[in-house]
Amino acid sequence: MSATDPDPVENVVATISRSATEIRQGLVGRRGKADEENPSGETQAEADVWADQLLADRLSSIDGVGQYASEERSEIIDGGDEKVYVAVDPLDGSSNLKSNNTMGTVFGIYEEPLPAPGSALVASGWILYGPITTMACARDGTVTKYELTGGERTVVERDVTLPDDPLVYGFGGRVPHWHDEFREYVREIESNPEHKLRYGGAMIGDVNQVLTYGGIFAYPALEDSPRGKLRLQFEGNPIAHLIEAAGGRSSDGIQSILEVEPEDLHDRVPVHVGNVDLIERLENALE
Ligand code: P6P
Repeated sequence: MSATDPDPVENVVATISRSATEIRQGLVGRRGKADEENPSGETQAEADVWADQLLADRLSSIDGVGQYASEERSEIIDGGDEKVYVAVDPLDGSSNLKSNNTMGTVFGIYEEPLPAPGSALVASGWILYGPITTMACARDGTVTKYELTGGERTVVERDVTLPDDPLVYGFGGRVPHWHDEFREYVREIESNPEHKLRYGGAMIGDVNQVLTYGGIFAYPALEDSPRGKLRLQFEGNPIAHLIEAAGGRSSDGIQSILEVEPEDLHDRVPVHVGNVDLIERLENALE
């Protein structure tokens, strides 16, 4: 699959979108557990390992890609000349394979070597394997939605923004492990009859609903996991970058996720993304 555009960012996005149909088809027969764990200590699905290798081979060979890093591998692959640095969660929500629920591929294209802060992102996005395959991509401060089929992508919406009136909410982690302040905030959100619970266990499926309907998705800091579950480089930064480009906000509980300085490639970060007023109220609740 040759990448022909002289712009490495466009080539990375095009290569990922062209790979989506193949990844979707390749999930069949790869729903079992691999014998390995990822660097975060989570058991990998066969599909995790396979999709990661497919994307590593294709993306690291693109001119201008200096690094390929993945949630599924501890080491960074060094590419050629250094213009952009690509971080991927090849199959976000692969635990949903067993029950055939939504999953996604998440990507962040940074202009600094990894690990890098989200402020260094020049493009971000996700592929959503739902009833159909779609992509949302943020670049140059705007979000575009596509439908993908047969390796082709069709623009379905430009300048995507979160609706003003939030509708959906979804919060990860076991409720007994939530901090009291977060639990109180959830009670406030739940008590609004205008809001609906939407939590599917795959971040991309849940965040795409926030992008579409307005609302909030969070995987917060937990009493037994102070930095939550989601990874900064591969999950938190890309969705924060896209949601903020769509007029929403992100927070690690204190500040925009994009301002969080990474220490390690596989750092975790508490993730809260959604409508501005909901995130502002969250930060006040956690103060
Ligand atoms: P839980 C999937 O494993 C994932 O990394 C995210 O996609 C998702 O938001 C979260 O974990 C789900 O975690 O604890 O609800 O199973």
